[in-house]
Amino acid sequence: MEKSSITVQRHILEQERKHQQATGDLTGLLWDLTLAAKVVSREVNRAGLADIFGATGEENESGDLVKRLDSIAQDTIYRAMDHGGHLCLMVSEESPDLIPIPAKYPKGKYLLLYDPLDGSSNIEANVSIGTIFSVHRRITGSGDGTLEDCLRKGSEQVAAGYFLYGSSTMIVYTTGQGVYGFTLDPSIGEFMLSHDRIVTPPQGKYYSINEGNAAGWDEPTRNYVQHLKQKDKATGRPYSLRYIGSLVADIHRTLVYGGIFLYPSDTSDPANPKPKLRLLYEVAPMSFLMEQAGGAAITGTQRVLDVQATSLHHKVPIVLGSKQDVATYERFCTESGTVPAGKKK
Ligand code: P6P
Repeated sequence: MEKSSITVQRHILEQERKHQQATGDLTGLLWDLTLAAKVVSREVNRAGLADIFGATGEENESGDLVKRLDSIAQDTIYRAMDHGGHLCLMVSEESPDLIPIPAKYPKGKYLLLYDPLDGSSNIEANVSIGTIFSVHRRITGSGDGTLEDCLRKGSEQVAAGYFLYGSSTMIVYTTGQGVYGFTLDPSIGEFMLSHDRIVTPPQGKYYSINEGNAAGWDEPTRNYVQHLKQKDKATGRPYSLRYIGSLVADIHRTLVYGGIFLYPSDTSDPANPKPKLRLLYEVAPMSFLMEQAGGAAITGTQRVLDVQATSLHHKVPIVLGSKQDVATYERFCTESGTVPAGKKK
């Protein structure tokens, strides 16, 4: 069948059929999520016209100012996902606590962890922003999901992906069988297969980091970035810096073109390193995607997908991208002693 005539619904169904024990629950969950994303996409695209820019005046758990579009995205996703019977609970960047499924609706075997509208500080500048999601299978028996169901390793995810609201609206997702991208065709309101198996190049030519934070970087990061600014032996030129400050946009470019994205901890106070990005609904799903696309994702001292979450809004440093680029970063970590030589990540 023509690639461009495969909808995301058909693709999810075909992915499900590869799992013998599949019951259609994950398929239903992902379908509901794509519907929510179409509504969010419409709201993001009309924000400037409908006067829904601006802040709500609230702050979220991570201290970020909540934009009105964040709020709209949060409500839209919640209302699309609360009644399908696929979930036992939800976790959102916009909510300090677990989000239960209303008593009137059946509980399912999955949990959804999501950032409803990441990068929203860029909305007024019309920069691409996105929704990030991660799906785990519950480990508690039945009824309402619990904190125990949420505090997991990224390696246990059953699905992960993001919606990118940019020049076009896309979904990029994986269920552990590779990474696939679909572009919304507004004329029919369907996500159509546009990236049939995204594979990240083994080495790239871009690095992506907020250079404004350089004063707080640790030694491996400082040395690594300095190394990238020298002429690369293979290409005879340094890497180029590309940093948008919108995680979904920066990661999508890294996934498709290759290279490396870094958000290391602020080590201005070496005794109290401060990471920024959240493990459960930002770093772990992006790391699952990157590994599924043939890349790598580490915190600097270990593989991201091996990190055990200890709280809902647990923050970790992240270095992810092309396998060779991440391996070079790891070498700087070993040389600086932050990671003992030969330590398995
Ligand atoms: P900084 C956006 O607020 C966000 O959470 C991510 O989308 C983005 O990668 C990061 O923060 C940008 O942070 O400190 O560079 O502005």
